[in-house]
Amino acid sequence: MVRIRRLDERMTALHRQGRVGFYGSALGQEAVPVALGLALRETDWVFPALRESSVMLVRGFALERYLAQVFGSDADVQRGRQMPSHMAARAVNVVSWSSCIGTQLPHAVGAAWAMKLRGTGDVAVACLGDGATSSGDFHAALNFAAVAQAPVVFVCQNNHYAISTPVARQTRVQSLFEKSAAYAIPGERVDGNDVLALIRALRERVRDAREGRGPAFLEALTYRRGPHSSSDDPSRYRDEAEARAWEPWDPLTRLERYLEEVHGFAATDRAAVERDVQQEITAAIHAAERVNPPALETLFEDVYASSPRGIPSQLAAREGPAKVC
Ligand SMILES: Cc1ncc(C[n+]2csc(CCOP(=O)(O)OP(=O)(O)O)c2C)c(N)n1
Ligand SMILES: [Mg+2]
Repeated sequence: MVRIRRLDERMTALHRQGRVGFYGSALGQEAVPVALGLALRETDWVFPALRESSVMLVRGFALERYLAQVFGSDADVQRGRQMPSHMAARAVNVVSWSSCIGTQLPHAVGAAWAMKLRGTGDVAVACLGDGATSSGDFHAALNFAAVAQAPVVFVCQNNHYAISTPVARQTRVQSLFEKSAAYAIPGERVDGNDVLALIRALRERVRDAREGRGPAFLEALTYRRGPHSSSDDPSRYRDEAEARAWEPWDPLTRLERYLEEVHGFAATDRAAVERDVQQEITAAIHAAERVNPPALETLFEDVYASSPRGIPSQLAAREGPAKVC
């Protein structure tokens, strides 16, 4: 969680310096990606929403390649084709989310259904925010998941906002997990800032899905303490005292306190974690910034099975040597 927190801080600083075009921070919401990384098995699939991409790091994806996505460099597994902060990699079974809110949910259900038909015993996790529960895809996905009894666990981070819209202005329900009852999917609310509670709840729900008991819905109650993204200014629509009121519930502070009291975690241990994390991030940024963008002539690769008319001539028309794809 410290690693994710510091990474978000450093990327936000790079954005201010003009070295990164866009970034979405998960300040205060670091517990969910870590819990996902620890509660699932390697062969399970994760369909992240806006704030869970860092599950890739917990699953062992190299930080430098993760940053390559932020910079859109040639080292990026998506070769700079995706929007910034939409990290994904087949190597760690993490699917790219789409900017269109909720679209990952039917995809996750379809994948889970395939897992069931093939008998792999794997589970798909479909992540979403509170705002996504008001999208059409949400309802289609939950209904289909229930009918097919697909091994999918929906993990909804209720961070109280969908950009500037507070939860109370987009739905009449008091708790988002109530919505799953309409589809006969068992749901519960968990403290989304308590990583241990999250791991426990996820393990139970994932085990049930794996053992053939169908889908489940977890609402992780948390708070988006930062802006929606680097393009947002929350002071225009909320009182920042509200965000500060969530600081005592910070997931890092709470785990640290637990580790101190129960496992004798000392200030020197904490300092060592901070030092290691900052050194790792600094080295990864320097390495990632040295890699060039993908070559222009690669633009149409991975897009068409066979090149449509007009593309080879467009490529040939650009200055310099062109490679016909
Ligand atoms: C279908 C669709 N409608 C609207 C938007 C604009 N939009 C981008 S992010 C967002 C809010 C998402 O809120 P939530 O699901 O709560 O996730 P959070 O950002 O809080 O993690 C909206 C409305 C969009 N990208 N797609
Ligand atoms: Mg939200």
